[in-house]
Amino acid sequence: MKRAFFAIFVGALLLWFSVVPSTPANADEPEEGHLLINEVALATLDANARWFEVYNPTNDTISLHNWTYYFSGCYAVFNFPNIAIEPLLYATITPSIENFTNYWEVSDLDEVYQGMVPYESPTYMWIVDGDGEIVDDMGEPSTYVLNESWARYRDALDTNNFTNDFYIEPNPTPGYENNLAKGETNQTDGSTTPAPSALDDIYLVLVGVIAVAGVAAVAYIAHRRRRGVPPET
Ligand SMILES: [Ca+2]
Ligand SMILES: [Ca+2]
Repeated sequence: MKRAFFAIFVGALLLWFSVVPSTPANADEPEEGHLLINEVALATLDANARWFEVYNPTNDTISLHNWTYYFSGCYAVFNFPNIAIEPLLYATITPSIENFTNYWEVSDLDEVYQGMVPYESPTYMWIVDGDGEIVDDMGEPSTYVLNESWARYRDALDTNNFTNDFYIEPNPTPGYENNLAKGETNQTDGSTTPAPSALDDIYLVLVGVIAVAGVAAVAYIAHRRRRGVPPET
């Protein structure tokens, strides 16, 4: 009888773990820290108010001396302004600081610089360091939405997978931290929902264990009752 109970319990346990999805492992491991294309807004009514933002997620100041940036479908080479970005800070590049400030609500102008952004149809971009090495390539967005941006989840992970790393941001944040961390979503009222926490996982496992124990108990009782009934002849 004990063996039957044990078999039922193990069977129920196996069933539980085959049904409940485990937390997915991050298949795309982030790269080592480097300057990131962090946010890109190329769909504006005023072409001179377009911009992109870079972010330094490392512990070192990064000099953009001789750095360049590129847009797909555009053969021009664009030079970064000769600036240095301190750790955990941002820089925003726009064709016209005046048009940019008239168009967007900007809280801190210190990190906005004049630079070129091409007039060709919206596209994706990459940045190259002073040695000619590609530092970051944002990947290809499906589309741009007017007055919205493509923003990197603020965990600053770069897995070189556009859909994994970027989200569409209805309230762009030029020159400062992006709104969403990985797993969060924008709500229509402007708030964000938090990513599921480890506590949620523990709760899920507890509920599962209780459910498995319940199934096993019911099966055990049924098994005992069946044993009380004489076999058919
Ligand atoms: Ca990248
Ligand atoms: Ca931002």
